[in-house]
Amino acid sequence: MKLKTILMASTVFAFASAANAEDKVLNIYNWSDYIAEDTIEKFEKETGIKVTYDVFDSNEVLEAKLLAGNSGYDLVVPSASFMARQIKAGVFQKLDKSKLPNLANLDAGVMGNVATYDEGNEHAVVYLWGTTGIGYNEGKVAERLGDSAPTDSWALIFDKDNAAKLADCGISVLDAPTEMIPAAMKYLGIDPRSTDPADFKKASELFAQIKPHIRYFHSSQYINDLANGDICLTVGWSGDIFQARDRAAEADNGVSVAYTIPKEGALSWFDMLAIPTDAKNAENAHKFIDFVMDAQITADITNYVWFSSANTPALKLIDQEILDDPGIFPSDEVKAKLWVAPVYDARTDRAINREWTSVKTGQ
Ligand code: N2P
Repeated sequence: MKLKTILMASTVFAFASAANAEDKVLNIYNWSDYIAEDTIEKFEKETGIKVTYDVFDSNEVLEAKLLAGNSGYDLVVPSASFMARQIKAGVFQKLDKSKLPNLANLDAGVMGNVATYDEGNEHAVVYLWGTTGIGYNEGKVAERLGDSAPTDSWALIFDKDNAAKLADCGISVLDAPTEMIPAAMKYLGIDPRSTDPADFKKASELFAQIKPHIRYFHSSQYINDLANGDICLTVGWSGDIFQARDRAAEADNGVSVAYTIPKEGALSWFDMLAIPTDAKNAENAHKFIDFVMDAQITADITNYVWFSSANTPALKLIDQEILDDPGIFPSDEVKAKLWVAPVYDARTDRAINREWTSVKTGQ
């Protein structure tokens, strides 16, 4: 009798702990090179929740998983312009703001901007934001183009003579159609927010001219390659270029990396924390969102990855060197030249992707 009671009690206990263990997990899918080294560890220690952390480097890859459903992820990080379409497709749940006290830390102006993609900010909060500009190796570019190299302009890559002169030291561009095609449009004097397929075509014709000089299309490989001197010019994401600069400095390899927001203007984007409708651990995802909206945690992330934060109290905790860098926190004058992405509907999205495929395949 006594033994039976003990057995029953231990069975109940075993069940309870199994259920508990199941509750204490969180599956995150974030961009690569987009978090501090210790963020996940700190969250796990504080909450006892075990995180599985996977990474991607393309909105298209994330979107395909979300639209297919059952991604298995509890928290994902789409750029706002992609998220707008995904919200319409029903892939995200509304946030329970009562579980997000740190929401008060977010800059009202930035949240107001992203509300154009998510009315009332119901489905997501800003994680980090940045720009899509040019990263380059100062020494190698000067060697090939001289001191008058147009390092402040899209002409550095889109002028085919410049591209030809830089080809031997390596040019890469992002594999991101809705960022690369509009950048080329801007260089051509076309409104980069145009969704007219005829404008996409003009951009792809420009790309066709410099294509022979492009070594590869990839959206994360360039950080190490730029740091090691294996490429000398890339169109890339702001913080990534600064991470490349840091890695070169650590390696003490004589490579000097710089980032420029071209004077013609550049895309600025906002990456959002959102919870898929079919997430199994939505409660834990809310805990993580609130955790990263803590001023110190956000500041630690920005201090590590060099992407801009929209967290007001974090600004006091971000390294002065980063706050002062115009590539990360642009002046109002530069900000006025940045554009935000339109929401491409299914038809225009297909058109821009078609042009990009033709750039990459040369057909
Ligand atoms: C980080 C990528 C930045 C996100 N490697 C671009 N939306």
